[in-house]
Amino acid sequence: MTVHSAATPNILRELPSHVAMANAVRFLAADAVERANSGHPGMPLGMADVAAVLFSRFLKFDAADPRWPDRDRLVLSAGHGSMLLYALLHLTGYEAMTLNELQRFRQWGSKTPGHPEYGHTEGVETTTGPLGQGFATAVGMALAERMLNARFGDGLVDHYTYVIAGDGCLMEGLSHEAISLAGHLKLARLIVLFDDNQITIDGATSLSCSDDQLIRFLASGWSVRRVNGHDHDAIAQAISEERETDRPSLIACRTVIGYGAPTRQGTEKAHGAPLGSEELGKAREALRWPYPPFEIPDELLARWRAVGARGRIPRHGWMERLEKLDPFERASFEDALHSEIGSEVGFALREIECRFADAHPRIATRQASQQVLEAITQATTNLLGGSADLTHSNLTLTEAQQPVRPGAYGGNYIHYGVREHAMAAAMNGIALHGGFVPYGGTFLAFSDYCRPAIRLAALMGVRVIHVMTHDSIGLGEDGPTHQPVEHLASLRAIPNLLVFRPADAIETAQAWDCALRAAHRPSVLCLSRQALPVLKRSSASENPVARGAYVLGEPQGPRDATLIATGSEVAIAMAAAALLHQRGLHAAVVSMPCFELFAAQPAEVRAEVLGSAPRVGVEAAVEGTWRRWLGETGEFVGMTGFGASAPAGELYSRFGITAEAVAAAAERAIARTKAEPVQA
Ligand SMILES: Cc1ncc(C[n+]2csc(CCOP(=O)(O)OP(=O)(O)O)c2C)c(N)n1
Repeated sequence: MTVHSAATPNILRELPSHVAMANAVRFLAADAVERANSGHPGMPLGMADVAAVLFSRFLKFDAADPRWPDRDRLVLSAGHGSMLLYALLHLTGYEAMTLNELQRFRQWGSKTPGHPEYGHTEGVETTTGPLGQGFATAVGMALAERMLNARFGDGLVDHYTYVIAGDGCLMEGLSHEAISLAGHLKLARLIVLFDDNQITIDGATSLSCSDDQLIRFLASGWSVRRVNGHDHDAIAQAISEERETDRPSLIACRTVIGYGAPTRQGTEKAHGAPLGSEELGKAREALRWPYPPFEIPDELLARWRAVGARGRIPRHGWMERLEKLDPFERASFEDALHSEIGSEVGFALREIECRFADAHPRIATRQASQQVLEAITQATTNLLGGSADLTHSNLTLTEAQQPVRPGAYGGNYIHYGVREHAMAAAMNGIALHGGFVPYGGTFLAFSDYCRPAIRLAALMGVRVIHVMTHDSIGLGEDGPTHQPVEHLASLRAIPNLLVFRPADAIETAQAWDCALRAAHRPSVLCLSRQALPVLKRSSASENPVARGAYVLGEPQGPRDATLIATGSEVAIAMAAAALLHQRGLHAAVVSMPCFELFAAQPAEVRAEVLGSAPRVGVEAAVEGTWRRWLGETGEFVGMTGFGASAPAGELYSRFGITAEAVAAAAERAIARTKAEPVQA
């Protein structure tokens, strides 16, 4: 390795400035990987030139205010190249990204985790790592930018969304949905910088992929071109011209993975392992970088810091424009930015809840949800609806909403097309960008198509609301392909996700209230296709769904059993309690619309709701984690396999999810616990 000394040549006089700037990125990244003894040096070494051009000549940002709302968004979709971003954040002067943090790459508690994590590291716009997610999330950001621009104008909202994506991102099926949606919507402010190095982990992309990416994007309505990803002027010209097109842009940057590492560059060996000191030393020689690890000459650092400060003047100009707004407009802009839902929505929700309580409508919870949406979309402009081509089944569109169209972004409803995965990822991007609380619909059985994006929403802690209808065998004749059975259990397994399954119209309004209030959690509302009665409850004073579970019916006298149910099966549990009553047994009925909120209640509250009598759980789905609420002696009445195609009523009786079956299960559990009492 070359040692820095007084005799070290001043490479800043010998190399063009932009090359030295890119090399600073390269060696911070490669040295951090080396020190961590793990990570991915190939992508940062290959894309350093493109990133250096983007940051130094185009990206609108101010390192002193990483959350400035009118900053350009940069999404590192190829999240394994995280050190590229961390190096740039350090060089441009993000306060929290110290040299020490770079030296602690991938260590416990550092700001430099293996893949970029939103909310953990300032300057990281979204969590990336699962390939393709960042790309599709960026589509949502670019859409939110245009929509907010349509509402508030160029003076306040006028920025680009850039994506750095690799071969892996473009191989993922999600990329197809994202490309297609962005092309259709003509998201001209979206610019994808494709790290076209023709290498993935297994080797050359030709092992597994023969796509002509340019033609693929072109066919979806993008502006496309290829550049030499190591030619700074060509990169700059490409970005400059693509910013002016009326379509989203793909710039395929032909790069060499591991650029500068003499024996590994251009091969998969550069992708995901430290280069080793010998190779790294030779790379230093090849790229004429005489400095020891983590040392950046002052003059070079000053150039980078100037890049980080370049946005200060535009940011101040923006702040002045904001201050000059009349107070009403300013407040509505700031409310939108913070995705405020506002007290009017709370009032609207109370009102519709009272209406349901008075009228007792026997409607599907998806219909109740539509009525809730009718009320709340009139009370706020910050809700953004949508569906993956199931608008009339999910009942997600309201009178107050207009669809967003290509080039006309003034609406507030997105026809996502049959693209569930892109919808879920774009909703994450919309929420991350700010401006709207997105909700989007599909069938619960297709939540699997959204799952990777839902998982990231939960990991990032962003408020997106999934309206998932047709939530059980109760959907009937469409049959087992469309009947969710394992989906509730599988969604409940995702940490930080709220899964609601309301029992009637009133609980539906209350579940919407909870989902809207959960500012840092995504929610899934699981709603019925079939009509459900409004259940009798003792008091309507507060929102019991917020406690996750509550006693809907308490028998007179001590409980012999507690019947716990969700959604459409709560009415079955009520009927079972009536049957048991006729047989001289006292059963309480607990509605449990949200496991997660109930699990978060204090132990005494949970014990009071669950009681000490034997328990029966009822849900038209597989057992999953129900045992947690039932104890060893409890019984579960639900599904043990897939559903079938038949009318809903027949399915319930054929699969044994009936009041009689629940009553019989309660009797068995009571008999069993006479010998072995239940733990509270
Ligand atoms: C969904 C998903 N599948 C697999 C991986 C594991 N993985 C990480 S990087 C990578 C190869 C990506 O190749 P490319 O995008 O060309 O990156 P480069 O080799 O150029 O760094 C794979 C398969 C992942 N991160 N996400």
